[in-house]
Parts: sequence; structure tokens; C-alpha cells
Amino acid sequence: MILYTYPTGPNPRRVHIYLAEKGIQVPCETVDILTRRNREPDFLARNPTGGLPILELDDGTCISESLAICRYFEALHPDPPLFGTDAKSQAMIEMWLRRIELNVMVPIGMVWVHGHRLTAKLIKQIPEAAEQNRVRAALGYKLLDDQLAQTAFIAGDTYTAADAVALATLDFGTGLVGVPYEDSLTDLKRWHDAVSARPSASA
Ligand SMILES: N[C@@H](CCC(=O)N[C@@H](CS)C(=O)NCC(=O)O)C(=O)O
Repeated sequence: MILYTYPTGPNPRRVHIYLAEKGIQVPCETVDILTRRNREPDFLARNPTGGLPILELDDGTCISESLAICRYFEALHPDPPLFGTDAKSQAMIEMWLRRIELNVMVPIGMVWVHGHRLTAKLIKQIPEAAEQNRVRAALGYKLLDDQLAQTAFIAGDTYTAADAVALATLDFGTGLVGVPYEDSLTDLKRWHDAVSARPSASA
């Protein structure tokens, strides 16, 4: 198998953090999204939506979508469990994965495409869309902070895939995209510092 990746991209990074937490090593090949290598015909044949990461299995099956790739490895290597162990924990982790995607990653992605100079050539940018989504991202950060006032990690007392996804998302949002969170979100900051200190954060 081979993992086609662009390790600093927020979606591939989810998988790298997840794999490091699981202790799984996978052969990787970096594909340059800046030159749009991932949009050439051989890559579109692997993933028609064009994004990375893509996991290509030995039988030629290609799995795209970062979380589908993580779930593939979770089924093969259940320990340590990062997607829950019973109905309740699995549902809570899924709930938080969806909340992170819809309330944090989507608005950050909108600020990225509509408000960043590096994406200016890709689409006709709408500055108002960027500004509106800065507000949505701030609400998403607050949602996480409120949760983290009650729990050590995003979905409860233990580290899960929701933490891996949230870390990749927050680092992208607060870093390259330039959407910081308020200093008043002290529980988010405490969590952010803690998960950033884990070896998986630099995977
Ligand atoms: N929902 C997909 C998103 C994939 C995606 O958008 N990947 C970005 C890298 S973070 C990418 O490849 N961008 C370049 C492009 O789409 O051409 C996932 O979770 O894997």
C-alpha cells in the first residue's frame, strides 16, 4: 500500500497524526498540491474529487477522504481505540467529528479560499464570505472551548480521532489561514497546548 499525501495540508495531517497515535507506519509519497500534480489524470483516476490524502491498497483500491482512511486502519488495528469502544463512545466521537468538520473546518476553509492571497488565483474571491466565516469559525472555537471546560479531550476523558482532527484543523486555522481564537478561550488553549506536546503532533 501507499499513502499519497501532502503532509502539511490539514486533511492529510489528520491521517499522519492518527497513524502516529496508533503506532502504524505506512509508506508515503508526497504529491505537490502547489503544482497541482494531484489534479493530473493519474491522480484524478485515483480520486475524482482531486484532494489528498489517498490510500492506495495493493489490489489497486483507492481510499480517499481522510477519515475513511483512518477508519480503514482502525478496523485492521483496533488498539488503541481512537473511534470508541461501545455504542455511546462511538457516537460521541462521531458527533464531535461532524461538529469539528461543519463548525470549524468548513468556515476556516471558506476564509482560506475567499480571504487568502495564496488562493486568489483559484476562484473569484468574495471578501464578505471570508469575513462572515471568520465569525462562524469563532463560534466553532467557542463550541470546542465550552466542551473542553468539561472534558480533558474533545470527546471525553481519553484522546480520540476527534482530537487528531481538531488539532490539524486548529493549526491550519490559527496558522496559515490567520484565524486565531480569543485569549478568553482558556480551555481550548489548555487542550491545544496538551495535544501539541504529544509526539504525534509532529508526525
Ligand atoms: N474531505 C477531504 C478533503 C481533501 C482535501 O481537500 N485535501 C487538500 C489538502 S488539505 C487538497 O488536496 N487540496 C488541493 C486540491 O484539492 O487540489 C479529506 O478529508 O480528505
